[in-house]
Amino acid sequence: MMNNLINKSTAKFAFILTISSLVAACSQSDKLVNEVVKERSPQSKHKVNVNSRPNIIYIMADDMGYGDLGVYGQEKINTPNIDKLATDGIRFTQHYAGATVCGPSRASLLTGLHGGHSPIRGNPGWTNSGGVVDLKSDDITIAEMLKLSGYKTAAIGKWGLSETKETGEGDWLSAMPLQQGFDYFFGLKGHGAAHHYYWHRLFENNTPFELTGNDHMNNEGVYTHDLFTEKAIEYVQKQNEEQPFFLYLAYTIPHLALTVPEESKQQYLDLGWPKRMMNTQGHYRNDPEGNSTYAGMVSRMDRDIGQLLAALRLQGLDENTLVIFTSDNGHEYDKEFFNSNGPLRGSKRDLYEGGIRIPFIAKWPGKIKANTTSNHISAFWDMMPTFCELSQAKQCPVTDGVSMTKSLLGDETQEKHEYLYWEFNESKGPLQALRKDDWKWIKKHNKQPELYNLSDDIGETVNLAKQKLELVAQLSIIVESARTYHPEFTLKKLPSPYQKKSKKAQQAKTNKVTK
Ligand SMILES: [Ca+2]
Repeated sequence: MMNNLINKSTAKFAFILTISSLVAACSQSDKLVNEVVKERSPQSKHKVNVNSRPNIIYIMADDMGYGDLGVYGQEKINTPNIDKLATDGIRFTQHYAGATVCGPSRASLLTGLHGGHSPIRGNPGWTNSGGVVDLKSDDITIAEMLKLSGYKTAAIGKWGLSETKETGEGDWLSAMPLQQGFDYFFGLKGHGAAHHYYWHRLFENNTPFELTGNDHMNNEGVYTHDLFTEKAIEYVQKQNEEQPFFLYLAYTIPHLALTVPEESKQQYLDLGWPKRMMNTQGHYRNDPEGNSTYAGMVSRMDRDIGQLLAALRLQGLDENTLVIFTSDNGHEYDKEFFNSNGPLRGSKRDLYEGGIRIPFIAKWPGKIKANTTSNHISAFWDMMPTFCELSQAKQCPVTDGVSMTKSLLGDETQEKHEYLYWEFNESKGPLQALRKDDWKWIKKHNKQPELYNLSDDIGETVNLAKQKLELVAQLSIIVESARTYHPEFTLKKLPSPYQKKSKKAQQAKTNKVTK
């Protein structure tokens, strides 16, 4: 466990120094190509990397719930390609996000640190200063570890860990993917832009560029999700068996705004679904009808994952590629129609299971046994040690994670977590939660801790705290030791940054009128 972040700088230097001799020359694309990528002829089949280290494609949806996929019980939304990924591989039933919202969850994923140790423990603005906290140059990421192990590395889609504006004060650059171990980046730098599927300003590497025809207020132009798929396919088509690669594909679907090209709604329009009329004029420029739009978005992503996997096959690399599909936190707003969080209680922004337990599917032909299920309790912060082991790195950074390689490969001697810890401090916060074996401890602001036994109460319906006082006390002691101090995230009640913003906006409006 990492208990002291003060020495991160030294740790990173030592980590890099130790294995810098293994750095391989990495190619980097400099050109933006917006044309549709055509499938190439298949190259030689069944190629295996000479060093038999797997390529890794990690695909992450945004705000997709535990119950949104067919293989996790979804009955209305069609996800045949992701379902096939599960039947060709393994499906985990107890995998957890790093946090219950985007930013801290991604930080936990990339650094291997849970919310009590992570450098980013809240979304932008939900900090003591009211400012943003980005990745720092001394934070060690999965990409840095893999790059130093000789992998080519790419991040495509939503980054969300460099919120500092590049036009203002502050070191925005050090938080960008290229400064955090990725050879290539294509996508959206911050969170706000990722709320809009027709946003006009994207980044390729550290360079912003304009999609001049895009109008996010009217949902016109290029659907940016499609560009992420195109660039991911292009990236795979440039790979070969000589050097392993890591592709981190962070899709924005199915996060709000709910909007998708009409063609993706077609299969859902004549099913007699109830209408769910959306607000089409606020920050989120939703399409008018929510249900067919949501299903259409998920199915479009599923279709595109099918295309990406086809490209991988045509490139002759699917045999030695570990493909993972997951989500960054639970679903937020659908309450009943899709049952997006399945049997779980709560949703995004909760630390009940609905906020943090997410789908996790992995395929690696010949290595992962097809059509299997694992109930191993695992989390985002396990990816760093898992990928470190699979990449045969000489040295792995210290993390809160436990490599889940054995459970992926069906080995029943998998090491278990002592516990898992989360915290969250937006409007409902501060919230803290701990999972130890089947027990779930959760505490809300100014309330007594709650206790649930997930083995027979997955929906967290029966609070056993009063019957298990001693256990609650033991778990409360663990919680106290589970986090380190961070000056921006101290678990005190915070005002909403949005209210502050709207007050400022109101004041500006008033000043303008009175001038
Ligand atoms: Ca999210």
